[in-house]
Amino acid sequence: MATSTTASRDLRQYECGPFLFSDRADHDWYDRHLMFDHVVSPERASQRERFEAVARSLRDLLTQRWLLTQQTQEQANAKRVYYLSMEFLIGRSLVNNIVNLGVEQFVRDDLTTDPQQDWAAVIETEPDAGLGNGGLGRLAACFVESLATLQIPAMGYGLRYEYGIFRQEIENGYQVEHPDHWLMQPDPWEVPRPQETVQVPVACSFRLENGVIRAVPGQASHLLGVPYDRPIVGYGGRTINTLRLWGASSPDVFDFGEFSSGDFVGAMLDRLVAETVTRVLYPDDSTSAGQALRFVQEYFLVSCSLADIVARFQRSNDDWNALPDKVAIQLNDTHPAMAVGELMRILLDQGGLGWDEAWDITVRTLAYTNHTLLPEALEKWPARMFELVCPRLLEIIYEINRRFLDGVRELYPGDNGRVETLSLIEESGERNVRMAHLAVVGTHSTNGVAAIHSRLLRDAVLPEFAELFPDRFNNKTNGVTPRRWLLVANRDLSSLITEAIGDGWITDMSRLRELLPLADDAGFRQRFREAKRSAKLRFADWLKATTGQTVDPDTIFDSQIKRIHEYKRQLLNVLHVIVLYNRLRDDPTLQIPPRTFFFAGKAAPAYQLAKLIIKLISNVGRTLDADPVSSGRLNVTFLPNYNVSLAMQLIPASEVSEQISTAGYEASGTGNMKFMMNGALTIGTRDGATIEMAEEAGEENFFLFGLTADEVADSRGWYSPGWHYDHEPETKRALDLIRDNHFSPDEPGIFGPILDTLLARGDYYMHLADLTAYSQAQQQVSALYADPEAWTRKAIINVACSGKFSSDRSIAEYASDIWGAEPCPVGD
Ligand code: 26V
Repeated sequence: MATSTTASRDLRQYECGPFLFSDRADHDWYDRHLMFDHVVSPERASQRERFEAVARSLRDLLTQRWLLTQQTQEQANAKRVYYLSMEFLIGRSLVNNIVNLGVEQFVRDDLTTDPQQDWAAVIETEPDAGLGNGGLGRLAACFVESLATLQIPAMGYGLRYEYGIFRQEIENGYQVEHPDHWLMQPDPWEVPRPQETVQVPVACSFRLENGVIRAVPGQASHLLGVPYDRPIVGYGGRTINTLRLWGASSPDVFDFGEFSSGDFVGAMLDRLVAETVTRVLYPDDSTSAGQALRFVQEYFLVSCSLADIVARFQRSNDDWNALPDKVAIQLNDTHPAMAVGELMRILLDQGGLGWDEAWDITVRTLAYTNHTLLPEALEKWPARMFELVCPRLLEIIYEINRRFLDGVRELYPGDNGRVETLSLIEESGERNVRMAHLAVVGTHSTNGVAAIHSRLLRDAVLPEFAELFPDRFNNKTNGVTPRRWLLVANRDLSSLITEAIGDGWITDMSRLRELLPLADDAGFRQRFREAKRSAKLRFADWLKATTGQTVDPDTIFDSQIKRIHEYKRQLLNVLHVIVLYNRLRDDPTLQIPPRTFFFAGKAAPAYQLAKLIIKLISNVGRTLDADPVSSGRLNVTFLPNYNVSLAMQLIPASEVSEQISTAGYEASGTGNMKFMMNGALTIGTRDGATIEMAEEAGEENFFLFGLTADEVADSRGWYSPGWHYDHEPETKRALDLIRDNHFSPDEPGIFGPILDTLLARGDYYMHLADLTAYSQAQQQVSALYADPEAWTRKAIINVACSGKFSSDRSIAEYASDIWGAEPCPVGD
């Protein structure tokens, strides 16, 4: 029995029987959690229990610094940043927390000496938290990590969806969606804080009728927002900020009236209905029905978060006018744009301020980031939904609009067209609130996420607003966290870099430029190639183990991984593969370096054409595999269930990064940056942040091709895909092969809708306009790959020039230009 040797008051001295840890003393730090959380002996614990125990132990380790961070920031009464986002695509946390806390060596050593632990298995057991759709959600996750690393007092606010983005399976080439119940087992990172629950007033109540939730107008009720906090560990483990996710609940577990009258099931319904609000993440799909719940989700996020922010502010301040000096709220897209109305409501109705004062405080506190120019993704909410759920917000929005338009009329007398264009309310047909207009008018900053996107936002999408508020419009080019996307994801390359230039790059990515001279060092190039080779082998092993798919590491790894969308042009990629295939069929002796074209990405469940694109990719892959002319030389692999973890495996192993959106449509892209840092060469259009990446590395180290955004816009009137079909034999043959059911012998005609979009419906995203230029650029890729020294030289230059794309740089710019926030160092 292990008893305390000191006189301290240690309950353990009362433990009886042989002390269970005696022979496993090294592993005590997680064995205790195994035993006492799960009541299981280490030998019998399941893999899930082992993961939970390790994660719990890590949480113990960080708890004191987490508390110290809160104390330090509160005492300093420093300005705090609040990042409001409907999505945080965080992925797994265990390894990143271990690395950022600086305890990797200890944990690794300890786990490898424990025969009952398997480091890789522990890591893979953690669910991939998919609380986001794609770029916007992943950006939010990178941003909160950088905020913590830069020691800026900050908090993320989001929703605790019980089901994240759906799990994708591919059956016979078709996407099939399955629910992702990631919280089925308790999440070791989250800390529920029921005592900080907030109330969300709702002007209606909800009833379940025949399995459908219906609003009962006029019957006011409220929801409860229960906070669940997650630690966000900055690199070096000094600052640990908080990501607070709200879960919805109902005030009464039972309606006692109904309960006592015998309706037990009815009594439980309120709670069931309330919890529905945070049940599931909406897939990025502007066409899907059932949007009313999404509206309530957005209102719920805003109402909970602002109540919390204001309570926090009031703990240390008593003058509302100090709010903009103490609080900066960033709206991640228009999804939380109701914050404009809600903050006004709080200042007017709770604070008792006059309109002008409240308005000044609101505008100076809030800022807005736009993430897309696609018109169908610009949010509009029916006024009737506001009336039903939060009529006071609508009243305030109408008043904001009345005053705003009065000002416009004064500036532009008689210009009714302009008034209609600028109005926050769309009056034609059903009355809608234009959320982007509300966001621009109600905040002091509107930013785009790459230089070209900010320019188009200002000049093409919202020119009348830019004329009114020229100082509000600005650019903040996106970035990604180098901790997750290089240090953790790519051990071989990050060690090589550290060996060459020291580890300062981890928190100062501009230091990567010190690698530039090494691009001309044959020995370094050799080691760089070895690092890529081992990443490819690791990926191949991982893929075999997790999905059973096999890939040949002696082929070029070429990747296009992102949401499936027409504007991202996965179709252009496939058409080029078919062009290559036709060339091989014409001349089987043709020398082309063998390639594997990886595709991964989810299609919104209601986006039929995107789903058909997945089917085409799968079928092309199958056909090329079965044809001796292409088998082993052109491989097309669709990797199911794209998520953060898959990206962390594939990006380090990739050699070619496909960034081929129609110019002017990809706001920024962030995957492009991850590939660049990991030494892939980019083939891409002049779109989003790819333009700035090429600027940094030099265009001679990039494969840029295709129409520019201006050329796309200028050719809208006269572009004719039919011309390309008629005049470009390779284009015609590729499309004809699809039409002739070469890829769909068992399901003839299924790809008709794809051919229709390209040929009969005008090819809106201009695939055919760019196909020839794309094929030529791809030929240059192949030619360069045949010269490994020249290829590696360019790859090294790309890594060396990727520093700008660290989210630390983005966050530093937001902090100084938009938030006026500064680091608040947490001491020892
Ligand atoms: C729209 C909707 C509409 C209905 C319900 C769910 C939902 C979810 C998301 C969206 C808009 C997504 C916008 C987006 O993800 N934009 C991406 O943002 C990235 C980060 O700035 C950027 O790199 C990508 O280029 C941009 O497409």
